Amino acid sequence: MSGPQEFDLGGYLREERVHVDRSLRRALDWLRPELPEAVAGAVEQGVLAQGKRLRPICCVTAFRACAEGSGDSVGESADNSVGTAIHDLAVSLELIHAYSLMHDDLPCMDDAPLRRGRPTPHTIWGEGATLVGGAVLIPAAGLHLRQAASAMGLSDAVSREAVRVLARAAGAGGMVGGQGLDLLGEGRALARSELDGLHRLKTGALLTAAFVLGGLAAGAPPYRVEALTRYGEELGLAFQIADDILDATSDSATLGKAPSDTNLGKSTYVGLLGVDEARWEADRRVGDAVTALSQAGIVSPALSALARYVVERDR
Ligand code: GRG
Repeated sequence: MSGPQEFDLGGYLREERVHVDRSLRRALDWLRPELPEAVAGAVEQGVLAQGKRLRPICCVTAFRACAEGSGDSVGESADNSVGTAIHDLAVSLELIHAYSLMHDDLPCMDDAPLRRGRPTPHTIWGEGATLVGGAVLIPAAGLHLRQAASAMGLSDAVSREAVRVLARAAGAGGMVGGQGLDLLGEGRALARSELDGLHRLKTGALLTAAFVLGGLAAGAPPYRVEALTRYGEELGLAFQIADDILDATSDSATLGKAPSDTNLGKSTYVGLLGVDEARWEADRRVGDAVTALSQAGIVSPALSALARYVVERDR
C-alpha cells in the first residue's frame, strides 16, 4: 500500500472532479424543470463554476476508506453504479456549499465582485435572482440526498440520518449559525476561542458532515463515524486557518477572488497569531486529524493526502 508521499493527490483530485461535475450536471437536470426561468442562470453559475469540489470529494473519499476496510464490495462495484450513486449523494453537500457562496457574496453580506475567477452571480444575474436561486438549492440538497441514498440502497434509517446530518451542518448549529457570528463580529476583535467557535460552525460543520456522510453511506460503525467527525473538525479549522493565510498573502489572480478580510474588518487567525504561528497551528490540526483516523484503524492514503492538501493548497 502506498503512503501519503506516494499517493498522487493531483491525479486523484482531477479524476474526482470529473465525476463530481457529472453528478452536479445530473442534479441540475433534475432540478431544472422546477426552476423559475429567471433564476436558472444564477443557479447554473453558482453550482457549475469551477470550484475545488472539496466537500463531495471528501465525502467520496471517506466512503471508500470505510467501505474498503469493511470487507464488503460496496466501494468497488463492478458496473460502477455504486461509484455513480456515491457521487450523486456527495454533490448534495456541494449544492449547500454553492448556495452559501452565492449568498455570501451578496451586497448585504461580503459584497464580493469575484469568485472562482468569475464575476459573482449577483453581478451578472442580479441580486434577486441570486438570492432566490441560492434559496432554491437548500431544500433541493435535502431532497437530492434522500433520492441518492435510496438509489444506493441505503436503509431508510441511514438515509434519514444522512439528511439530519446535512441539515444540522447547514443550519443554525452549523454554517448559518457561524455566518451569523461572523456578520455580528465584523469590526470587533474576536478572542481566539470566539474565532474557533465561529469557524467550527461556519466552515467546519459542512466539511465534517462530508466525511460523516461518506462513513454513514459505507455503513461504518459508530466509532469510525466518531473518528471521521474528529478528523473533519480538525481539518475544518485547519482549512479556515489556511484560508486566512491565503487571504493575507496571495492575490486575486491566484485565488480567483479578491482578498477581503482586512477590508471587511474581520478577525482572522493571521491577525491573531501572525502568519508563522497560524501555519504551525494549521499543521498541528492536520496532525491531530490524521491521528484520529489511525486510532480508529482507518487506513487511507487518500484521506492523509487530502489533510495535507487542505493546508498546502494555493487557492
Ligand atoms: C442568512 C446568516 C445567513 C447565512 C446564509 C451565506 C451563508 C449562509 C453562509 C456562508 C458560509 C461561508 C461562505 C463559509 C465559508 C466557507 C469557505 C471557506 C468557503 C470557500 O470554500 P472553498 O475554498 O471554495 O472550498 P470553492 O470555490 O473551491 O468551492
